[in-house]
Amino acid sequence: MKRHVFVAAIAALSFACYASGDAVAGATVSGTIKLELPGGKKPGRKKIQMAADPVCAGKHAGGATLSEVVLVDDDGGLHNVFVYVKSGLEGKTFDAPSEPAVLDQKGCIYKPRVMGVRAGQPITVLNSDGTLHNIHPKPQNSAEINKAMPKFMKKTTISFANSEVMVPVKCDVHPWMQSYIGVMEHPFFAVTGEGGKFEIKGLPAGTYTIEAWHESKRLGTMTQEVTVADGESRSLDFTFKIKPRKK
Ligand SMILES: [Cu+2]
Repeated sequence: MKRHVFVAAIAALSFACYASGDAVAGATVSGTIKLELPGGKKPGRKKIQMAADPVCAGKHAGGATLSEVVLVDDDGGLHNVFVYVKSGLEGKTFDAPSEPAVLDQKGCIYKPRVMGVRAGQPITVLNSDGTLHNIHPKPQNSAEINKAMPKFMKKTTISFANSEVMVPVKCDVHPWMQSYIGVMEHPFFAVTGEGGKFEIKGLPAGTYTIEAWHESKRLGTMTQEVTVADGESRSLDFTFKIKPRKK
């Protein structure tokens, strides 16, 4: 028994040393992603009509729910951009975490709308609504998933075997429900939130292509190259422009 405790303590200690050593040596790329707002005008957000399911509508009795397709701050900070290392890590492997990522269905909206996970990582899908949802991701590189979640089913688990940017997720019951999951072979990704800010930490020294992805086809993707040395911090900003509508 004592020996087991000792071995566990040594294992914990060596993990801590490895983790802190890793953090010191790793480089950081961080920045702000903005949407150009000509005349300071933000794109309008449509009201989501949830009347088809009174349970959903009842969750938003205080007011209308607005579309999150383009979620932008007054100063142009763009939310829900998936930022990730697109190339530069070839030949390196990174263990996937065993703890699950979490995707909630709450107020008949996916929370979060955009997320990143690792290939093979379990994703706990919650049903916080007490109504029927049907989680239906349509990946290109992994098996399709289509799971009904009746109101009594509070959670289920899904995963994607192979990497893909991005896997679209829909609910067949509520056509307004939409989310996107970036499935990665490595841990170097982030999703912008308040202020359009992102941070990718712990990168090995190297030269990387960083891609910023937005779900709107009128924004699309942008890439930049960055070179980092051990422990270096570099800032990298992106400004998206809204492309004209296709006729
Ligand atoms: Cu649903």
